[in-house]
Amino acid sequence: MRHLFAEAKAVLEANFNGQFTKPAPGLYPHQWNWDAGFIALGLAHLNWDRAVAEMRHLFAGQWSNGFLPHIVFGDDPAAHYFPGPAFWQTNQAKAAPPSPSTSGISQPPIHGQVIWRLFQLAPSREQGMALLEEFYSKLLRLHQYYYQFRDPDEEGLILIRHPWEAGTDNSPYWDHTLAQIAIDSAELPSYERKDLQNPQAAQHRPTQYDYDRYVYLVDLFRRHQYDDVQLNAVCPFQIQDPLFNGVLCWSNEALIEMGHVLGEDVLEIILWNELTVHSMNEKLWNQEKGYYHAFDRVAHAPIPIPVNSGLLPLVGLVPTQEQAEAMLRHLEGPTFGGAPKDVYLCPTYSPQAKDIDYARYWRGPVWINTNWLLYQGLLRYDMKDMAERVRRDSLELLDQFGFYEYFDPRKGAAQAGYGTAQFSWSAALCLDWLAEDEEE
Ligand code: 2M8
Repeated sequence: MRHLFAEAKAVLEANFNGQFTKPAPGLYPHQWNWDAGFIALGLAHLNWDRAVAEMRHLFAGQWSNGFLPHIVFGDDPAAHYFPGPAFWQTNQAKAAPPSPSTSGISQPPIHGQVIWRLFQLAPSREQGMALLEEFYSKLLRLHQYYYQFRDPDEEGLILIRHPWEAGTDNSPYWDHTLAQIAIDSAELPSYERKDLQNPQAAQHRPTQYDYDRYVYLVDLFRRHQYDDVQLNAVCPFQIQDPLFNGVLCWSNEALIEMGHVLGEDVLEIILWNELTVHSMNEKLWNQEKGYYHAFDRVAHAPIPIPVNSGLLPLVGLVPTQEQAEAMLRHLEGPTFGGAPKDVYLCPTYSPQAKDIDYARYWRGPVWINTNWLLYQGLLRYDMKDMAERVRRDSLELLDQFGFYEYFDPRKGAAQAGYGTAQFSWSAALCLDWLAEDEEE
């Protein structure tokens, strides 16, 4: 696997613009929130200072209320991306910084775990302590933002307001909720997609129907100047996502660890986390299905469909051993294709679902970041064989097809790497997996 290590390193070098690492050349020319976290995890094995700089650049975009935007825009005039700063108009939000320009929605809060791992990999104790001192309060403010503004029913369950906040943009999870949004095309701001200029990615990107709804929501946010209290009352898209909340628990745990090292009082974080774990098991656990579901706060209804996000609360130690075993059976059996062994684990949507689309973005393909999260979660429950299978399948896809954005889960598919090539988190998380072999 030496060649894979060198190739992954080259991808991260090529996507570095001197300030941050782009998720990919062309298609994603700015800095993204959870991408930066995954990228930093990979960089930590190559260049620890650059990993820290990556996080520092991201947190330069943090708002005064603790919110961490899903895009921090770079200043390259040649970077074409929609929606850019002129569309987001976050300068109308009271809490947004004057610079850098940012978007006005967030993404799954992986950053607590990222900083905790960077602490563990720090070249010296002094550098590790300085890192915690720099980031602890920023992370705490981020989590405070979620519990204060994204949990209006005080259940400990954070809600997302836009599919882009989930990171799993066109997941089947969001279909029903988005279908309730009636679009009046005369009212919808005009816009021009830039993503379709990438010929290879264009085939499998979200549809125009999806984009109209994405744009409708952003327009709603800017009309309300990104005011959280108003948006909790009017936004038609308010969903509690098991991936988002599971990752939040994992980062809560990291914050508690960091607080102990720094001698801080962590009681507030412990209480948040206990509430989130409790409510996830009360409200998002689906006993009949044996996995977690998302919950639509507006329709007041669960979304009990087999999306791999329903397995990811494993990473935050949310399920009991018994619940985790129910989820393992879905990985071993036909729900996610563990048997028969004709797919690579783990498709983002069950191959048993009639509307799985093996090539379309978050509606079926394998993604390396959700596989990496699943792997970490399985290890927490000592499910080593399945964890190893997820890791092996991921490395095999990367080795055979390259550092694509997402992959066809069907073994033997004529074309298997989709979206953009040279995708940073595919490379970064590959490095993290390969580094484990070195450590053994
Ligand atoms: C994708 O999302 C962006 C919008 O945020 C897009 O489609 O333009 C998603 O895969 C998201 O999870 C990811 O962070 C982003 C950049 O890689 O691309």
